Amino acid sequence: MENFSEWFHDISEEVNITDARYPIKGMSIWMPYGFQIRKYTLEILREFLDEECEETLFPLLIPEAELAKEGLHVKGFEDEVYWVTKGGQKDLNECLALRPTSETAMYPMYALWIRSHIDLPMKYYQIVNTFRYETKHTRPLIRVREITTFKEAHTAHATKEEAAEQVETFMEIYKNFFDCLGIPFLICKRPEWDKFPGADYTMAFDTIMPDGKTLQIGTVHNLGTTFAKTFDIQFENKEGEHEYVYQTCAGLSDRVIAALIGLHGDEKGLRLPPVVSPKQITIIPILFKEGKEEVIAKCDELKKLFEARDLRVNIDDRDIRPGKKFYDWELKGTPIKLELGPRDLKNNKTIITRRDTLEKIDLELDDNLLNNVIDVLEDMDEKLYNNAWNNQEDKFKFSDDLEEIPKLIEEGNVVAFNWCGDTECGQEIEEIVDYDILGIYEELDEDATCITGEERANYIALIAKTY
Ligand code: 5CA
Repeated sequence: MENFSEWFHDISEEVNITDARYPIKGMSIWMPYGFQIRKYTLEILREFLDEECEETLFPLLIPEAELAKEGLHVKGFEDEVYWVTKGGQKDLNECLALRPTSETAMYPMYALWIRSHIDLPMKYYQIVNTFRYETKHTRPLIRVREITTFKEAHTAHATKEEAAEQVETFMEIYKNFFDCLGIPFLICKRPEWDKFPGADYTMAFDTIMPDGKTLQIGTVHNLGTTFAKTFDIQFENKEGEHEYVYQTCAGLSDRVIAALIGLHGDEKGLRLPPVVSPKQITIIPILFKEGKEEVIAKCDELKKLFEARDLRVNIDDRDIRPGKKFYDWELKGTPIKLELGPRDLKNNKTIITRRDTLEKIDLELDDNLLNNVIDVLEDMDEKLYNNAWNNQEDKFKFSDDLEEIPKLIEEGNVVAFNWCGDTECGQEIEEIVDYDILGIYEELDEDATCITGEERANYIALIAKTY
C-alpha cells in the first residue's frame, strides 16, 4: 500500500463505510456497509463485556458544575469540550457539556448508589457517542470530533488490589477481543505526562498502521481514589468504617474499525475477517439463457445450506457482468466468493475464491461442501491474524542509539530502547528524537544503561510516530 492515507480515504467512500462530507468537520455518516461491520464488531465486544459488566445508558449532557469538579480531569479536557449554552432563545442557567467521556456523568450517580461493601464491586459500561473538539487533523474513524462508538466501562471496588486486578481483567478482555479481529497490538504503560487526566496510571493498546504510525486502539486506566474523593464515593466496610472506593475505567472507539480495515486491507480493497464481514459467502451465479433456472435454484439451495449453519450469505443476482460482481466483492472484502454456472452444475462442482490469498479452489457439490467452506473461513481467520502479527513484528526494531531512532521511525518502524524511566529524561528524549514515547513496554532485570547515558535502565520503552 503506497499511500495508506489515500487508500483509507478512497476505500471508505468506495465501499460505503463512512461519508465524511457531512458539513461539520470531524463528523461523518456511517454508511450501510460500514454500519454492518460496526454492528458485528459490537456484537463480539458485547459478548465479551457482558461476562464482566452490566450495560447501562447515561445522559449525553453533563452539568458544568460536575464536569468542573475534578481539577486534573477538567484540565485535560478543557480545550476539547463542546458546550450547550441555550435552550431555544433562552440562555441556560447552567451550561451543559456534551460528554467528552462519562466519569463526571456517572460518578455523582455512583456516589448515590454505593452505600456499603455489599454494593461493590460495581461494574457498568455503555456504548455511546462522545464529543471532543479535537484540534489535530481529523480523519474518519481515526480522529473524530463525534466518537460514535465509544465503549466506556467504569468500575468501583473496595480495595486497591481489586482495582489493579480489574485493570488486568480489562486488558485480558481487550486482548481476546483484538485477537478475534486479528488486530495485533503493543501494550504499554503510558508515561506520566501522557496518562489519562485524573488516572493513577494508564495501560494502552497501540497497533502499527500500514504507514508505520501507531494508533491507540484502547486504554485501561487505574483511577485510584482520585474521582472517589472528588465525587465523594464512599462505602461502609465490614467494620462499619467509611472508605473511598477504588476505580478503574476502560475505553475503546471507532478506531478499532479503522484498524480492522487498515491492517487487513490490500491493493484490491478490504479483506474482512469472516467474524465481522457483513457477508461471509457471496454467491455469484453465472447465467446463460440455457440452464438458468437450474443454476438459480442451486444457488438458493446452497444459500439455505450455509445459512442453516449461521453463515451470512448473499446471492448477487444483479443484471451485470459477473466480472464486475467479482470486482465489487473483492473490493468489499467478502471472505468467500462462490461461483456457479451451468457447466459447474453439470460437473457437480463449484469454484470458490478466498479473499485473503485470492486462491481459487474447486469444490465438489457434495455432502462435504459445507464443512469445506467452513474450513476455509477458519483458515482465513488464522491467516489474516498471522499475517497482521508478522507485519507488526517486521516493524518492531530495537535501538541503543538516539541518532538512529528518527531514521528507523521514518522507515515505518516502532523503536524499542532502554530507558531509566525518569520523566525529565523521557521528555528530553522526545525532544531530541521529535517523536512520542508510547510508554513502558517491559521491565528490565538485567544490567543495562539508559539510552541517554549513565543512568541504569529499568525498562524497555517504545517510541513511534503516532496518530
Ligand atoms: N474515560 C476513559 C476510558 S473510558 C477515556 O476516555 N479514555 S481515553 O480518553 O483514552 O479514550 C478511550 C479511547 O478512545 C482511546 O484509547 C482511543 O482509542 C479512543 N479515542 C480517543 N479520542 C478519540 C478520537 N478523537 N477519535 C477516535 N477515537 C478516539
